[in-house]
Amino acid sequence: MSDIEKKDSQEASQQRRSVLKTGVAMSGMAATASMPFWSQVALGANDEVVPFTDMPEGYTVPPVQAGGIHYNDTSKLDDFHTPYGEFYIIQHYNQPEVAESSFRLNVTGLVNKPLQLTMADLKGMQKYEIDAGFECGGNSPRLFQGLIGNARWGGVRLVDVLDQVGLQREGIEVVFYGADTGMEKTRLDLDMEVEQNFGRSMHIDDALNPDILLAYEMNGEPLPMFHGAPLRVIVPGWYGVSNVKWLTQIHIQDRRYMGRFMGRDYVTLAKRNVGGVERWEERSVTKIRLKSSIMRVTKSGRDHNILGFVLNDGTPLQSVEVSIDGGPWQKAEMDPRNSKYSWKLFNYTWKNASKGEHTIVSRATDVTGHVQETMEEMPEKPTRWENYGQFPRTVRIG
Ligand SMILES: Nc1nc2c(c(=O)[nH]1)N[C@H]1C(S)=C(S)[C@@H](COP(=O)(O)O)O[C@H]1N2
Ligand SMILES: [Mo]
Repeated sequence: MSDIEKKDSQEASQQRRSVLKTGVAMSGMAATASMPFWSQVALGANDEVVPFTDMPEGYTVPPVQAGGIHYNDTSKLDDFHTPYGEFYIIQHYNQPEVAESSFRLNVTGLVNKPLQLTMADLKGMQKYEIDAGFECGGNSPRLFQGLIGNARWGGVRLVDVLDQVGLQREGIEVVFYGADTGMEKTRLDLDMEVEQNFGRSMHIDDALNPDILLAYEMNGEPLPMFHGAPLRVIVPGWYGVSNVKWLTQIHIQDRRYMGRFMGRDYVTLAKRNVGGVERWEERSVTKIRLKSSIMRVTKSGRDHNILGFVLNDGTPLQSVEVSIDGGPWQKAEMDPRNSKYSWKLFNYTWKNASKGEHTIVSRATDVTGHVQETMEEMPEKPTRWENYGQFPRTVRIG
């Protein structure tokens, strides 16, 4: 079933905006244990953030800046939808300025009718919106899970564009090209670099997922340049690398695309059981693996709140639990705004926290019974991609 929402009235979007505004207005109010969980995500006037002792004192993150990457201090994220200015930013080449007026999306390859679309053409199509949260495939405890964000994306469905061109039977791979370029040494035996565009691909069966968007809006505003203006791909439930920014071409072909970001980079090398044989296996980073992590601890009145997120491929969750100092797993409360592909925020109310150092950790379990692994339980994995292991944090209660 599709999780996407059709936007056919101004009214609905107006309503949503006022809901967002209410969320902001609530942040000025004191959160108490009797208040619903979602109102506690935004910091109350009497809430105190309890610093993590595993973070360097005064840990700060640089602001969004041209040409750079951006990551978060997750303890500062207090909106369900991550605002522009906080949402993480990663690109491997340049950040191209693509003017909306001269922009064209070319749909080429094994199609009956190749297509060239302007932004006006795309904006004339049925608009959809979806909440999708994602992280970089390289997000990890090293940056305290800061390569993360959750936003409401607006645009057209990829299937609606593919419908217009008519796919030929031999077309099995859909390649997405961005406008940004870099020099790549693609063969070890050639002493030569060639200029290439950022590209990612997926099997046609994955591309026909009706939830995939070609997005031109982020949180109800025009897509910012750093996030791929005027058009980007959003593949809900997949790692960030799939969400090609500055999209200019979609190409359908009859074989695997082997560009850097599919064939060589964002490839996890891990020891896995392959049909009964232990092998070193290389896999492209695709669906987000089940992961939870604690983002922030606050003191509100006599209680403490432990806030965290879950990301996965959209499989419904069974539970999220928190353990304190190796004690029993205790069920956390889930934010009612969570949806299939959004990040899933959770909160655990920690009562009677004793003074001193504590270790706290979360784990998520999905409806298939899959439990988020500890770091030790994860397969042996020398590459830095897909760091979904449980992440214990330490705090000092004063
Ligand atoms: N064109 C283009 N798209 C891209 C990239 C890139 O380098 N070029 N980086 C990818 C990676 S690795 C990530 S994690 C996400 C980050 O998206 P964001 O910057 O909007 O958070 O964009 C993806 N899309
Ligand atoms: Mo990434």
